[in-house]
Amino acid sequence: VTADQVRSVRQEIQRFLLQYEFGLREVETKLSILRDEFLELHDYNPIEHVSSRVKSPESLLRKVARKGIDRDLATIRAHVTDIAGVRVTCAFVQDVHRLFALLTRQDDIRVLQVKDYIADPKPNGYQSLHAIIEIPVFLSTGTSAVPVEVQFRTVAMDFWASLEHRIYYKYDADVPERLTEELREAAQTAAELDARMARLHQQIHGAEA
Ligand code: 0O2
Repeated sequence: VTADQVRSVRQEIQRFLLQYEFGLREVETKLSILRDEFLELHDYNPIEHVSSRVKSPESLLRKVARKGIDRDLATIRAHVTDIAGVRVTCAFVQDVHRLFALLTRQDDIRVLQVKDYIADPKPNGYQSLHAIIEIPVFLSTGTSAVPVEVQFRTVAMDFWASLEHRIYYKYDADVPERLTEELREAAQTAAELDARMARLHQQIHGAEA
């Protein structure tokens, strides 16, 4: 392999990943518009936090190996749908559903897949609402429809997920049963806290109205 070939492959990957970076920016803009408009109309912020990332080339290659798919970019594009990821954290479950609806019903967005782990939590207790959407990005070379995975969750669900993620990696996916059980219980506690906070919020909101 010549140095020129290496350079050209690197450029190709960079250009490939850049599209996902642009897709993220488009989704972030949509979310910030929704937030600002909501603030203006209702004097209320439905989003606590937004974070986003493009998968690193290393992490992407690990996923490709795990899935056992070909390494060409077209196959990767079709099979790895979380290269661009946005996480939207809300205070209340109601806001999670609201944001999801407001984003996914926009005309230029195509919803490719929805996984509702709030309605149907994973066996380990994981809760979040996942949507894989496709968003158009307008480039000098033409329009590209970029898949972006958007995860909507509450602060309590996010707290649980980040701890579970750390534990999962610490034990290299082989988490002792005692901890797995505790995590399941903690997820239940988080869901109860969400319900309780929603009731309180409703009372305050009702009183204000
Ligand atoms: P990372 O390190 O966050 O990038 P896929 O493998 O994506 O094709 P999958 O796993 O069925 O298909 O998709 P799913 O269920 O929608 O999960 C995708 C992402 O959701 C994960 O990305 C995590 O970010 C998050 N997630 C899913 N399940 C769990 C869980 O049990 N605990 C925590 N903490 N996060 C979870 P990655 O690529 O697996 O990991």
